[in-house]
Amino acid sequence: MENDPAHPTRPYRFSSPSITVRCGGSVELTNNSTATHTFAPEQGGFAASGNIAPGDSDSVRFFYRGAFGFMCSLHPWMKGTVRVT
Ligand SMILES: [Cu+2]
Repeated sequence: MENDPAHPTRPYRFSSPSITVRCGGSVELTNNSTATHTFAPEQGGFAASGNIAPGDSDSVRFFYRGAFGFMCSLHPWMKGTVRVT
C-alpha cells in the first residue's frame, strides 16, 4: 500500500493492483503509506488480513485457485485482482 498524491480525495492505492500467486503460496503486504489498511476479498476466495498500520507488514495465504478481487475494507476505492494458479 502506498500514498497516491495524484488523487487528494482518494489518497491511497495498492502498489500492485494485479497479483499472481501459486495456490498454497502467500502474498507479502507492506504498508508504505501514512494510513492503516487491510487486504480483504471483495467476494470471498481468501481470508482477509487484519489492520496493517503504517510501516507494518503482514501476509495472506491462498488456498483456492481462481481470480479474486481484493480491496481495502477501510478505503473501498483501493482495489485489485489476485490470480491464484
Ligand atoms: Cu486502506
